[in-house]
Amino acid sequence: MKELRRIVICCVIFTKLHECQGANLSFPENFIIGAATASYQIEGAWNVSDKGENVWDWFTHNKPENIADGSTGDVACDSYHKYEEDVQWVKNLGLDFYRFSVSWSRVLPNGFANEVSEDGIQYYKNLTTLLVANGIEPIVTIYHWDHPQILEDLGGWTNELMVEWYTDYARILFEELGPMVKTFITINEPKVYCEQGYNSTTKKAPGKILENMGHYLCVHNTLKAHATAYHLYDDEFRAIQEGQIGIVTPCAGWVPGDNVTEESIERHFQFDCGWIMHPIYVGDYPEIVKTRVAYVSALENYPFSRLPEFSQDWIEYINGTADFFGLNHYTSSMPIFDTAEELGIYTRDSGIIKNTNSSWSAGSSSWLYVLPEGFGNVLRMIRDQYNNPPLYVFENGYSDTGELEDYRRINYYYEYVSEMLTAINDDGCNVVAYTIWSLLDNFEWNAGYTELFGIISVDFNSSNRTRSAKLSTSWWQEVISTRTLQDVPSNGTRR
Ligand code: PNW
Repeated sequence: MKELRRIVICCVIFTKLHECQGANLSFPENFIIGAATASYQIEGAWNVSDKGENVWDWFTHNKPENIADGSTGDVACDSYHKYEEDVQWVKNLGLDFYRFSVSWSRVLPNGFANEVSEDGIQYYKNLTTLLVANGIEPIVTIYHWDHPQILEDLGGWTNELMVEWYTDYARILFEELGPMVKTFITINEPKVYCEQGYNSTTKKAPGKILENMGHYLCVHNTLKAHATAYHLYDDEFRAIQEGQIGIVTPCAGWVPGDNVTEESIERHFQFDCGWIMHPIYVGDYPEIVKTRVAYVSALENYPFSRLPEFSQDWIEYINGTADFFGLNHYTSSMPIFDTAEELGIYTRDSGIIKNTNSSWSAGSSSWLYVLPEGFGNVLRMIRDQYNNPPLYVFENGYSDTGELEDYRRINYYYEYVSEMLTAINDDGCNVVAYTIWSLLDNFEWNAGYTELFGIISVDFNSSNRTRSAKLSTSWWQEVISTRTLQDVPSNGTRR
């Protein structure tokens, strides 16, 4: 309300919105801006050289019914062959960094560290060297959902041995790429692949529905793997390489609505963000998560809680394993308590329903509502819950169907980034970096090529996978060179 009054009063005086918001359209000094991609979504070259099969190769080839258009990442943007051009785009945009991920089975064709693919590791060395030579900081995600299929056959993230297998793989990247890389991300979004790959749906690889338990085991082992890799870096590499390492989690936002209360917001936050980050920033899973899962498990007559317990040693080992808070953020909802529980019906461990409103504007992904105020709420909550850690926004973006005149994408970026700048400038949130998802239109997992997030277009019908600029390419170019948000082009639709 206060903010609205300020804008209204201001707009009486000034005619342009950006003048009304004053300082909040400028990025702080030393703030860095980048763009992100992930290996399976862009590389293609799924079976070149000695690359092994990964879970997404297997899933798209064997379960095409789970992919909206039946497509695969076999070729995707063909970035394996076109990385030099991609780097040129990154450079022309003026970006400070490029966040990409490494394909585990390209580097370790057998999944295990007994055999390293020379071609595979060379590809990432070439990419990293080229970025550095062009003054672009490489930020490396060690794992973005595409582990080797052989490891999945052995249980994947439900097998605790993944902790060792993952750490062996991470070691190779520290050794081979570490001399050029100052920022490593251990793992992208455990919550997403654990829930959508091992529990509730067959939407994402490996597509296993494991009795309301798979996602908890998967997150449990993932947190151990993350912490083990963090300690390895800390013990053996940090002193020489002088880099930093952390994990990335998505934290969804919330907006006011009927029955949205402080308690429902808190519970929603703990089951979403806290599940992953509380063990890292505070120690162990959040109390409410432990209590609720134990309670619902007991109602279901389990002799144990479906949420596994960490030993005291693991609690301590995991606590403190992040040099930064890696946040992916896209959208929000109105989280409320499930009223069915008043009738004794428990269908969700969280007891939270994420309400939405059909009048909200959305991207071409049905879940992606444009609610920028929710972004600010998340940033302030992280500030308060975790003692205002340095925070990297590692993904934020909007999907459409690939139009070059992407006014709605620019509008989304304008609204979300300006919300973030307010959180920084007015509310003291320690956000140090922002990342566009995504550099390129790419393979959007179970949505195939039906939902596109790129600020650069890729022609998936041409064998050359021709890249072309969208309106958002030049808009971002301008924002990056001026370090100031630019107006949305005039025939764009404002909400
Ligand atoms: C990200 N949410 O996942 C992934 O990291 C990318 O690979 C993907 O292409 C991108 O989003 C777009 O879908 C998400 O909570 C995680 O709303 C969480 C959310 C959305 C996307």
